[in-house]
Amino acid sequence: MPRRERTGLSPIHPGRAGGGRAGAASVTLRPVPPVVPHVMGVLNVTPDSFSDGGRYLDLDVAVARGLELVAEGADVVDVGGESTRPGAEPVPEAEELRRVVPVVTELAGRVRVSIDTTKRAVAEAAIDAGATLINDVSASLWSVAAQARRPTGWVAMHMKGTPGTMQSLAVYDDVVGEVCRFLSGRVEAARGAGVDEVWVDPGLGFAKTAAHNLLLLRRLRDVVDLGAPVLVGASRKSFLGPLADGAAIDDRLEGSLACAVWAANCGASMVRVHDVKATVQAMHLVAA
Ligand code: HH2
Repeated sequence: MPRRERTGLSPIHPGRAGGGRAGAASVTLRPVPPVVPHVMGVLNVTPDSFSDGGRYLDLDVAVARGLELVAEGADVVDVGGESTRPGAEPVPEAEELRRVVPVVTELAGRVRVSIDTTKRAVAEAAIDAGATLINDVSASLWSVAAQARRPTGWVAMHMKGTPGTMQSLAVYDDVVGEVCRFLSGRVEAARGAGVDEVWVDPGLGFAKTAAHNLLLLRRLRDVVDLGAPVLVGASRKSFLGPLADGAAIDDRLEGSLACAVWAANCGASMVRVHDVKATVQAMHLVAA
């Protein structure tokens, strides 16, 4: 997906010399990011997602939430029917299809929809219903994108094991190197299979300790340097809690925004968030 053009906000900001009011007369132009990262809004149609679980089980409520995310400025709405939080129970295929397909069908004409799934049949059904991006935390479904009837993008996210096992697998000699090598292999495989739009995601919180998440954020440019557009999902995740005095899940907006701004400045092309309105505003400021 092409990255969105930057907004018309002025590229002028106060120069370094002089500061304060006296400095306001001398302004410098700085190089601005040529693009604003896209914002992917999270819409989980599950009873047990770590943040919005249980809120959008009813079809009408889910669609209304999706449209609210669009009104708030989401470029993509990411529909998920299976939680991937640590220890989450797997959802049978038929149930996941029942949860997501009607929601994708309703939203697809109004916004770009991605399907957050690790199941081939769910990805295929969602594409039939109008989704054009597969958000694949298992990084295994690139052939679905390759074989889709119309152009379909694919997100390869790094994780180890399954939501049931991943936290015991958060062991690395060099987490950044391992994540980059993994993602680079997946990019090569997907492009080789003919997928034109391949995204990579370091998978914050998936088989990662808080220290791993922070290191991956600090060295996000290494992921950007792989040469595929980067998606980052830090929104409300547990590693933000201890950095905010133990803030509860719904009270991590500031940390989530800080991560989104950091990711944008490192060159990420999309951020996956629960708080779309605030994030869109932050992204505009990054580009200003
Ligand atoms: N994080 C979650 C789910 N899907 N996809 C990508 N590409 N990157 C992420 O970081 C990511 C993701 C977890 O967040 P959420 O969907 O809010 O929770 P749950 O998995 O409990 O439904």
